Amino acid sequence: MEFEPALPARRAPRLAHSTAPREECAYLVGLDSGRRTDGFSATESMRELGQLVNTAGGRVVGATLQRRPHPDPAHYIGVGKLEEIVGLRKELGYTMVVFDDPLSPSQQLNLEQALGVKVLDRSALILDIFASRAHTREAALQVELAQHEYLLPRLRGQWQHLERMEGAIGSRGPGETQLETDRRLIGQRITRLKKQIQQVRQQRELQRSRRRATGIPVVALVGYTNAGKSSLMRAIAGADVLAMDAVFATLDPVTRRVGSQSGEWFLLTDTVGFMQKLPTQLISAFRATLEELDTADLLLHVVDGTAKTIAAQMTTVLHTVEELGLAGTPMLTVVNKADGLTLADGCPVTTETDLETLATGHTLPIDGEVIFTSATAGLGIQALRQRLLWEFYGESGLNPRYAEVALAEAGFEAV
Ligand SMILES: Nc1nc2c(ncn2[C@@H]2O[C@H](COP(=O)(O)OP(=O)(O)OP(=O)(O)O)[C@@H](O)[C@H]2O)c(=O)[nH]1
Ligand SMILES: [Mg+2]
Repeated sequence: MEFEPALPARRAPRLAHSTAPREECAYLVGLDSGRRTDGFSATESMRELGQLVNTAGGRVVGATLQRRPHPDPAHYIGVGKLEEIVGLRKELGYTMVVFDDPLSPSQQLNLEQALGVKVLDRSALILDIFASRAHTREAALQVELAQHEYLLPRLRGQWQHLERMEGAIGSRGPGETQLETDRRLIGQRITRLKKQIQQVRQQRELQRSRRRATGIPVVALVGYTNAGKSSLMRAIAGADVLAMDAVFATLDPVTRRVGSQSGEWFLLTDTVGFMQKLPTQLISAFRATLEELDTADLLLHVVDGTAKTIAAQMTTVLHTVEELGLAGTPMLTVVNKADGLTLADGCPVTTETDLETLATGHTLPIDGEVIFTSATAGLGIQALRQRLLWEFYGESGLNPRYAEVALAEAGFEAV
């Protein structure tokens, strides 16, 4: 690995605020403009923000939703609301205030000054969670890039803030010099990270072209975070991938081969989940990871059938797929966690026949075929495997023998 000098400790600017070491008490703030993002109401979005705070290791001690058509340019919320929140500080003991939408650098600064505690927006929180999940070099590089891109326009604010707190005066004093230095250092770091990520992209592209050469179809799992993509991958491919009840559990793409006894194969790829209001810096920084979806022959859209916001989650995923330029890739919808659903007569879903009943009677906003599964109860898994094999081998003349040899050459062991 390349040697990289660390940024000098004294000068190292803050990355997105870390919430990890001790439990922090968060007060949540949202704006209800009457408009919805991807079908999420302001209340649903706030509930999700609360889950994000918990995931980051924080505790929600209060929340408020202000009705107004547009954010206030200086403070995002109205001054009256701001005073109300300041007044609650003693009673609630919050140590940070988290906003559900992106704050401009100057709004964040103004709010920190008015509230006297740190202020985060949803983007900073998500970046923080990603940073805590980034265990591989590839994920770490991409998260760091996204964090620096997020931080760069906020540097001035942070320094002005500190200068004012320390009583520093003057526009060209040491503070300004320091700021210039920090900007330059971060700019250099961004350039270096982009170069390293470019290398990762090239490696991945090479792997993908080797896979393409095998002629083996590729199925990629996509879906809202926590829908059960990795659990489904385990169930279908017997793969040892991490599945946990947490958002953004998976950051790195994993590909495994799946086959039938007659020797027909496809490759199955699991990757990072989507969420509404993902920071733009994150999506662009995760290009190397998300490019794994580019060569998929089929996207398997995994939906959490028990989610209260199921339709909004599906809309978010479809929008993200579109934004990634993948609208032309065929997609099959899988409604997972069927064990948590009930039939029309109120009986729980426990058998394969129950899944078929669900598939014929569902009222989900999906045109076309829907497959129901329970990854954890192992329901509908064989049927899904068969359905996927049929997709590629049903009528094709692809020679399974060739496929097996080619797969072995591409480094995929049988499972
Ligand atoms: N009841 C039930 N729980 C499930 C099912 N499938 C997955 N889960 C649970 O849902 C949680 C999330 O599962 P994952 O497989 O990690 O979800 P994911 O979509 O990979 O999530 P990210 O990687 O965070 O985007 C875990 O606690 C799983 O045990 C299912 O069929 N039924
Ligand atoms: Mg996962």
